[in-house]
Amino acid sequence: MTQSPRAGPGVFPARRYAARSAPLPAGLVRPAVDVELIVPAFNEERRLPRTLGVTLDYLTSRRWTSAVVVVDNDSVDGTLEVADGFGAAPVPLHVIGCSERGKGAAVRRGIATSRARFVGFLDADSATPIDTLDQVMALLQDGHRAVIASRRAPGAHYEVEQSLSRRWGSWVFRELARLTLPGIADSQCGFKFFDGDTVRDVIADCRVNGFAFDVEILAALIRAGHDVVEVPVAWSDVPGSTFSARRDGLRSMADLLRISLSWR
Ligand SMILES: Nc1nc2c(ncn2[C@@H]2O[C@H](COP(=O)(O)OP(=O)(O)O)[C@@H](O)[C@H]2O)c(=O)[nH]1
Ligand SMILES: [Mg+2]
Repeated sequence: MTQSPRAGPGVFPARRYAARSAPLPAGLVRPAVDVELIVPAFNEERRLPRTLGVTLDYLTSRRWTSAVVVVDNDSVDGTLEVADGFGAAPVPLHVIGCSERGKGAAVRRGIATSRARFVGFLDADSATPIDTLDQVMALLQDGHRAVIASRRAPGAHYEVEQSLSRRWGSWVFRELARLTLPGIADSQCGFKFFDGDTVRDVIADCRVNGFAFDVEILAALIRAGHDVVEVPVAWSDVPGSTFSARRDGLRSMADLLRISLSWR
């Protein structure tokens, strides 16, 4: 499951691995596919099966070469067994670990170890329909360096809304995020894709390990002169969130303030 010879050369020209990245240990090197999908996962035995199933099916029917990379942080449930169960899919599935806790740390680990032409992440809950990637890939192939799903772009809608308390928390977070990202309507959807070399380069300066990590990555991309394109999404809240208002909410707000001060 960890490495597969099935990944071919891809439909896009291969490019060098990001110059600022340290060489990877041989066991961590994955083939350079067209697009890699990072799935951060922490105790996701319930939500991961559906997400891996629909994602691998979708990728099998697309012409790009691709791989899915589950980044696990010592889950204590059956997350690894679930991933193992998809080892025979036609699209390669890799499982890697991450020594630092947090969604941000896990996503950056996946990106930093990727050699794909395009790389991005999606949450284990399938809140964003996987076929959103069609539009995302078209924009990346057109030369945009960062394309993110947005619940606030024209044409977006909620299939299933979040709870009132979560919506209120999101509103506060969004207003704080605007201090750093005034032009971005929704920085918090868990479905973001990038030009591989570009994002590998900017994450070398990113440090936020918790849920506010994507604000830091987007700020770094914008500061490096890249645009961020938002694509509308038909988004569904899925029960079983790993986000705890008490544990992650305050930390995210604090991270946001730190990001906002450090990027001025
Ligand atoms: N590897 C890893 N993944 C995490 C960690 N915390 C959260 N995640 C993953 O990040 C994603 C967050 O999605 P979710 O729990 O639905 O949060 P929400 O959408 O903000 O409510 C899920 O795929 C989680 O499994 C962590 O500490 N390590
Ligand atoms: Mg979710």
